[in-house]
Formats: sequence, C-alpha cells, structure tokens
Amino acid sequence: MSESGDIEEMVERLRAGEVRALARAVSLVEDGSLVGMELVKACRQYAGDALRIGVTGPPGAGKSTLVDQMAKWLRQEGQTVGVVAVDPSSPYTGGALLGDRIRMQDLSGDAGVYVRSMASRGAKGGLAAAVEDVCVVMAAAGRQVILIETMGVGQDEVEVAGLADVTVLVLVPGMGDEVQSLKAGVMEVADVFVVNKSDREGAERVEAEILAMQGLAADEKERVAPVVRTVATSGAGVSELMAAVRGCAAERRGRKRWRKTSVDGLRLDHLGVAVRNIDAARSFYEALGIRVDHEETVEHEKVRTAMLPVGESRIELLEATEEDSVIGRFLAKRGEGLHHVAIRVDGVDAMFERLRSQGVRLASDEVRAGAGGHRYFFVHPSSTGGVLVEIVGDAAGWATGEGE
Ligand SMILES: Nc1nc2c(ncn2[C@@H]2O[C@H](COP(=O)(O)OP(=O)(O)OP(=O)(O)O)[C@@H](O)[C@H]2O)c(=O)[nH]1
Ligand SMILES: [Mg+2]
Repeated sequence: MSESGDIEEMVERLRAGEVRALARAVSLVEDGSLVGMELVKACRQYAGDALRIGVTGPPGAGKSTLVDQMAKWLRQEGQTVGVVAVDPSSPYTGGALLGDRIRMQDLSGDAGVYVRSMASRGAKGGLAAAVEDVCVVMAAAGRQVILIETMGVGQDEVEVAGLADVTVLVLVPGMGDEVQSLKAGVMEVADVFVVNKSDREGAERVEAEILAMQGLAADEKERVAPVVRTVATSGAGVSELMAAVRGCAAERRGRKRWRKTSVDGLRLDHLGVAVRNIDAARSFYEALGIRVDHEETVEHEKVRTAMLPVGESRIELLEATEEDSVIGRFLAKRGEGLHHVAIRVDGVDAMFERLRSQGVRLASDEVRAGAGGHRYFFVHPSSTGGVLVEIVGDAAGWATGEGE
C-alpha cells in the first residue's frame, strides 16, 4: 500500500475513535517524521473545534493533580479529553514523569481520556510546534477538550501556553515575592489564575498579590483574569475553575469556529430512572460495582440527580424534591421506573429542526440549556414507542456557552 493510503487509513481509524490509532499517530507526529507531518496535514481539516486548555505553573504546584481533576470533571460533562503532559527531561525532575503517569492512571481505564507524556527536549522545530501538532491529531480523533500541562516559566512554556485557547496559571500559597518574579514571563499569557493548595495557609496573600499585579497591568491590557482557589487533591474549586475557563472560551467564540453542525455521532448518553429515594435506590447499583460519580440538585427542575457511569453511558437516578414537579408527577402517575432515554448527537439544533420537519412530535418547543450548559430537548413518547426521549447536544456546547 502506498504511504498516502496508509495515512488515509490512519485518519479514518483515528476519526472512528480508535485509541490505538491515536497512540500510533501521536508517536509518529512526535518523532517529527515525514509520515507524521503528512498525518498532521491530513488531520487539520477535522481538527476544528477542540478546546485547548493550557495548565502551567512552577514545579510541584499541583498541575498534574489539577489536570487529573479537570479531566474527571470534563468526563462528567460528557466531554472526551486528551491530555498532553510536557515533562522536563532533566534528570532531577525525571521522577515527575513517572509520577504523572501513575497519578493519571485512575483515568486510564476510561477510553474517554487519553493521556500522553511528551519530552520537552528533542522536539524538532520546537516544543510548541510539536505540542500543537499533537493537539491537531487529538482533535481529529474527536477529543473535545485537550489539556496541556507544562512546567515552569521558561520561554518554551510560555510559547506552549500561548498556543492554548485558554491558559490557566497555577500558583500556590507561600510563593511570596516569587509571584513578582513570574511577572515578566508567564503572567502575561494567563487567562485564569489558580491558587492551588488553598487548604494551606497564605491563599489570601497570593490572591491579593495576583490581583494587585493585575491592577497594575490592567490599564495596559484592559483585562482582568479571574482568580480561582482550588485544592487539587480533593477537587475543591474545580467546578469554579471550569466555569472560569468556559467563560473565557465563550468570550473568544466569535474568533473561532467552535462546533460543527453535522448530525452524526449518535450514541446512548444515559437512561433516566425516576426513584422515590436516591439513597435507597443506589445501593443496588453500588452492589453492581458502579459508583456514583456526580450528584446534583437542579433547582428549577425540582429534581435531585445521581449519575452512575456505565461504560461510555450512565444511569441517572432522578428524585423529586417536590411533588409538584415533572418527576414528582411521573412518580405519582406511573410509579418508579424508566423515565427517559437520552441520546447524544453532534449538532443538537440541526437534529431539532430535522425531527420537527419530519413531523416527529416533540415535547419541547425549543432547545434548552441544562446543568453544566448541556443543551437538550425532549421527544414525546407517542413518537418513540412509549418512552420519553431526550436528545442531548454535543458536548462541544460546553465550551460555546450557547443557549445562555
Ligand atoms: N495540600 C495540597 N497538596 C496538593 C494539592 N495539589 C497537589 N498537591 C500535592 O502536591 C504535590 C505535587 O503535585 P503535582 O500534581 O505532581 O504537581 P505538578 O505541578 O504537576 O508537579 P511537576 O509536574 O513536577 O511540576 C503532590 O504531592 C500532590 O499530592 C493541594 O491542593 N493541596
Ligand atoms: Mg506534573
């Protein structure tokens, strides 16, 4: 087979979501080989709408731990994630490489997260270019969000941070005047500041220093980046961080095409099960070995939810917080049981129009935004064989802020 045939085949397998094809492609690209370059070229047209989030900061600030939490959070939002961890190859930080791999391992059983370590040295044509190429391949492979971890504050890192759509700078309490010393470099590329390890003393002081510094810079830049406190080891503050990142991404939406309008990518997202009491119902699922990975009360729907991941899909337990609510009324009328089936599509608006034009009876008069910015609508059971069907928008909507 010719080389271009190989490339075509690889791109196809990549786009079909084959993790092995992705791993091979990234290796080829990282090697800087001719095939790798051709591959990147072929991937570019499919790499349109991934969101690249750079995470940078001084050694040991908790970047890897935070990236791990961000990846988990994104998975709960239904996003597929790629992680590029740029490790310094100097001997005294060599341990960090292994550390990263181990720490990220608890995600490695999930095909929705693909983690790749890259050496900062030896990249032909510069680190930033190599990282960018790897991002193109990951995006073509359908990764919706790519997290890029870089360490330190050197020129290389600043460049890598600069290629991300949104850059998060991780600082920690006790840095004192070091915050000042960062000013010249990476402070400039930060879109969102994180004060990690805020379980330790001194978080206020770092935050104050960041704000003070921005106060100085504000008249030049006319922009104040948000500051978010986190404890990466527990996940505290990660939702707030992601909201800030999302706000930043949405702000740039006009400058970039974020999403496609195609209607492929159909898959089962979740099954919604109405229960009288989540705490009673979950024990069966826990006996199965499924762990609740997200709980939430959606006030305006008067419903409490618990997500139980089952492979790429989930079971969503729904408990009414008030009798006078959708789930409350369902329980009163039909009792406990399957409430809805949720199908995920790429291009929820196109699907809404398509179903409407085909005379399908919809139970929503428009596409709405739900928890976490997910966009959805319902199809009436009379059109579906007796079950309420929820059509959930493609997860790229997370970054677009659409419908808000
Ligand atoms: N107390 C506390 N410890 C944390 C927090 N976040 C991370 N750590 C710990 O800090 C250490 C360094 O965390 P990493 O995630 O490896 O930090 P990093 O910035 O990726 O480190 P390098 O990649 O080597 O630069 C680990 O022992 C973490 O468990 C936090 O919020 N609070
Ligand atoms: Mg790290």
